[in-house]
Formats: sequence, C-alpha cells, structure tokens
Amino acid sequence: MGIISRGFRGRRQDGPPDRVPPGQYLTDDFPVLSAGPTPHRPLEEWTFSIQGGAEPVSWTWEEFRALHSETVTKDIHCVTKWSKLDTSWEGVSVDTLLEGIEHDAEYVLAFCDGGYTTNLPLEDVTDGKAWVVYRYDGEPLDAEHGGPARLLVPHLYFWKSAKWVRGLSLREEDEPGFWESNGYHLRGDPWLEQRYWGD
Ligand SMILES: Nc1nc2c(c(=O)[nH]1)N[C@H]1C(S)=C(S)[C@@H](COP(=O)(O)O)O[C@H]1N2
Ligand SMILES: [Mo]
Repeated sequence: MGIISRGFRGRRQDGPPDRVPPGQYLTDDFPVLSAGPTPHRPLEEWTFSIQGGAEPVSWTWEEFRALHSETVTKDIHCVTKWSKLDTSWEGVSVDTLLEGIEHDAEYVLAFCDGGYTTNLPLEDVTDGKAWVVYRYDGEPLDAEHGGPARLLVPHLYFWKSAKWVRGLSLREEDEPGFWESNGYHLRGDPWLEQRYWGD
C-alpha cells in the first residue's frame, strides 16, 4: 500500500496546539524586534517608577534588585508569528511593585528609554501575570532584548513586553501605546488572534 503523504511543512514547526496559538510557528532562535536603536542607560541613572497613584513611587537599580524576585518559565508569542516555548526569566512581579499603592486605575501605560510605550488593562498585569525582568536564561538580560530590564507579559503578544521599561503610568482610561496607535490591537491576546484593530 502507498505511504500517505503528510505534506511538506518546511522548517516551520507547528508545535503542540495547546501551547502554540493560531497562526503561530515555533522557533528556537530568539529574534530581536526593536522599532528603534537600542538605548544604553547606565545603571546609576536607571530608576523604575510607578506614576499616577496617590504618591509616585520610584526605585533605584540597587533598590529594585533588592525587591523579592521570581523565576518564571513562560511561552512567548510575537505578532510576526514566531512563538518560543519555555523561556526562563527572573524579575519582580508587577503585583509586588503595586503593593501598597493607592489608585483608581483600570489601565497602565508602560514607558521606556527610547520613548516606546504600550498600554495594558490592569488585570492583565496583576495576579501573577506580569513581571519586570532583568535576567533571561540565567544571565543578565542583553541590551538588545531589553536590558537592563523589560516588562514580561507572556499571555499577550510580545509587543506588550516593553523593552528598556522605566515605569508604569496608572490610568483610569485606556490610551494606545506605540504599536496600538499604529493599527495593532489594544489588548493583543494571541489565543484570540487579536493582532490588529478590528480583530
Ligand atoms: N522599548 C521597546 N520594547 C519593545 C519593542 C520595541 O521596539 N521597543 N518591540 C516589541 C516587539 S514588537 C516585540 S515582538 C518584542 C521583541 O522582543 P525581543 O527583541 O527581545 O525578541 O519586544 C517588544 N518590546
Ligand atoms: Mo513583535
């Protein structure tokens, strides 16, 4: 009897459907996607701030590194269709950063060295869903991947994981960030394929 052809899939692996959202393929590489040049902020000038609460809060690099950290292993999904499984990160949970801050916000806008911004509903960055990470795969985070620190919001498309992040601005209203002002979806859930406006 003949062999049933499964069709040629090329080098793009589909991966397990419960791990890889619709339209995505797996990669073992770690592509770099940056809308501009890589900023190089010296650590002694670096701070992380939470704005828009009753009182602004800010940590120096040293203070930030002394906060309770977590190591997490997560799958990441870029809107350009690559997904990468089991990436390992260390950093501070956004829950830890928001502890004790009084506010009425329902959204945050992450802001960064270099001017990039991205908006997120507060509920997408709380309850153990988001971190400000400074280590990747056991090493300090490379500058091209967002070092010294980036946001990690792995359950949303990776453009929400702002590189070179310097703080979160608490907002009562949703305000589109950089890509969201340029046609990308306000929320960006990869399992719902929320890639562009109208998806
Ligand atoms: N500050 C900043 N953060 C950013 C970006 C950017 O251009 N600037 N690109 C976003 C996009 S579109 C993606 S897919 C990821 C890419 O992260 P990587 O370069 O570490 O793979 O960073 C996101 N965060
Ligand atoms: Mo992206």
